Amino acid sequence: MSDPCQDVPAPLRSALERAGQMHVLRFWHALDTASRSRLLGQLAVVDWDEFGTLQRLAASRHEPTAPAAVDLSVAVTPPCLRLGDSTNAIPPATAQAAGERLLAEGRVGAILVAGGQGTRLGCTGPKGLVPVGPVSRANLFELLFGKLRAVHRRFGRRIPLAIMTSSATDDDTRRFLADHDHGGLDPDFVHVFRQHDLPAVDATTGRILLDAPDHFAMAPDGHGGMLVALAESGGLDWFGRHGAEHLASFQVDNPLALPLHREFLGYHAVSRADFSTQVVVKREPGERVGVVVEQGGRHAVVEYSDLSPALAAERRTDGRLRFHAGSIAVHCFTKSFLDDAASRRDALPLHLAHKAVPFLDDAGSLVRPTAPNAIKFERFIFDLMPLAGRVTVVEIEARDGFAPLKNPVGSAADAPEHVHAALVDQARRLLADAGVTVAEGVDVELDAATILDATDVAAAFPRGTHIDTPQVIRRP
Ligand code: UD2
Repeated sequence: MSDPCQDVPAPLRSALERAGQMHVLRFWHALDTASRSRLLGQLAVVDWDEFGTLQRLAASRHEPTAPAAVDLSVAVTPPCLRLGDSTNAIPPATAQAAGERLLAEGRVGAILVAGGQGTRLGCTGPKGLVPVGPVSRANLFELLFGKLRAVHRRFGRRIPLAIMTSSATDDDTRRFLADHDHGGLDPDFVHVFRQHDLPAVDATTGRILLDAPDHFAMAPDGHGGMLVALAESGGLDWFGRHGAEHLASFQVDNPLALPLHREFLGYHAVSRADFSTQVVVKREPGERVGVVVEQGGRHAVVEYSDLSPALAAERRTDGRLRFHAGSIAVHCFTKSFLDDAASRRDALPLHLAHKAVPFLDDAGSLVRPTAPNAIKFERFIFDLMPLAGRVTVVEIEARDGFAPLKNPVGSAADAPEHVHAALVDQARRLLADAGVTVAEGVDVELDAATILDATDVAAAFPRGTHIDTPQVIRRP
């Protein structure tokens, strides 16, 4: 009998045989040319050496396990510098001056992770396209890009920005940039790169899950995929050509993010940190933020899903949670630290998540499981922290720098209405500081591209101004 898979390239075939994944060719004989090339295209991006690791990990975690394999018995919350706190070991004015120098000398770049699909929010395209401006209805990309424009305006140097997309967000993100003048950024200072996908596997058999005769389930490899994808795309060299020695990273879903805050950058520079990170005080055990911990002289982030409810709820005698340094995923790395880490294949471990993933059954019908049947794999960029020689943790006020959009309207936290309220509240506070009053219930919004801080707000209006209609506050 002739071999139905004889025209599958021999190296691929032997990789599939070695990995025990020949079932992905189950429908090969019935596929037309287009479907065959679709399947081959997907198979070509799988790293079959790495796949062995995925299978071994999956085999060790058949069942969804309880959180906290992590031993935190001697872990503590590390000391943090606080924005504007004169008792810091580094005076705020010193940090501010150092941060301003970095920005004015063009030594800072930015990395925006925008590969997530916003599943919880219920959005299908890139989260960056979700409108959140309370008055302008500007989307997340526009608000975040605006911050880079405001820094350019103030310090005279453009910030090179690398944007990480995924298979789910790449096309739409690139189209948005092309159709909207790169959100006002200079295209020479924008580098778009795409993270990899990893196959999902059946939780009991470790087999890849076909969800169509010519397609199998894959998912983005987590924001930690940034490390390898940035290097492979030439992004680290690109930053080098732009003179960026420090790279600040932030997430697309936080319109209040302050990755280029000069005092934050200054603490990073003055303390000679490889890796600096912003935290907010976690007040309730259920807040969905990882926590920065220190153990045995090393810093790490423990993800909220890996912290047992008992540990998450433990309080110190001063009433604070024992682990209260809530990670908001705004980091700053030296470029040389990322260069070193990117050259180490195993720098970032894989995390496993049990998920419900549709698959074709033996009869070839699509099954949509209601309970987790599969394992997805992700890497987290904060897992670089234990590798850093020096880590600096900077505490900020959540109201100044953290308003994440995660959940749909009506949710208890992190929903569009909470983001709206946080942006309006920030504008009202800065206006009040500048002696400007705003009528009750009137929405105001700071124009991200012209308002960096209170100085810009004060330049926008004379003291004593009263605002009684919704508006975007711009500095002329
Ligand atoms: C993340 C952090 C959490 C806390 C919180 C703050 C992790 C694992 N957890 O939780 O500790 O800091 O954010 O808001 O980081 N993304 C990609 N590619 C991917 C997956 C995610 O680019 O493959 C991006 C995504 O677009 C988003 C960000 O990473 O900007 C966070 O992803 P998430 O919403 O899945 O993380 P979340 O909210 O569970």
